[in-house]
Amino acid sequence: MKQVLFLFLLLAGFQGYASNSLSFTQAWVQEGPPGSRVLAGFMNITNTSNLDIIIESASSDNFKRIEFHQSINKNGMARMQQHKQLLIKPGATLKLEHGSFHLMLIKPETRLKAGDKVNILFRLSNQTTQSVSLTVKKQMNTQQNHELHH
Ligand SMILES: [Cu+2]
Repeated sequence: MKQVLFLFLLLAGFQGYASNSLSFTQAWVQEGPPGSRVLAGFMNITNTSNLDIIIESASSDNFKRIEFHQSINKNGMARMQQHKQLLIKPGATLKLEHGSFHLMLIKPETRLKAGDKVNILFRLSNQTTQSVSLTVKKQMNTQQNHELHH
């Protein structure tokens, strides 16, 4: 009986720990021109746990599908590479930013304008989920806009 209780406490402790293992800052979505079929989402994701965390998928009521992309420069050509998942090492921060990793937000359900907020739900490899709120903002400049072209 003692063993069962111990196991229960262990599981309870683990659950509490794992449910708050990622922290998010500077989460925003770039406002697109009217009729945009894809938007880009950016944020810093910090792993505050002492275990590897893998984000296996992302979803949102505001978009049909969300993919993990990385902008890369291949032979002078800007390209997007898709990643099946994102790995974040203990204590590390993954920066989703212009010219690098980003969330590709595919087929917005409604036109999103600066000031709007969207929620994204991440599914993690430890069977937990975490949601993050992103604020829609205006585009930065034309050069960065160019980098986002598919
Ligand atoms: Cu992309």
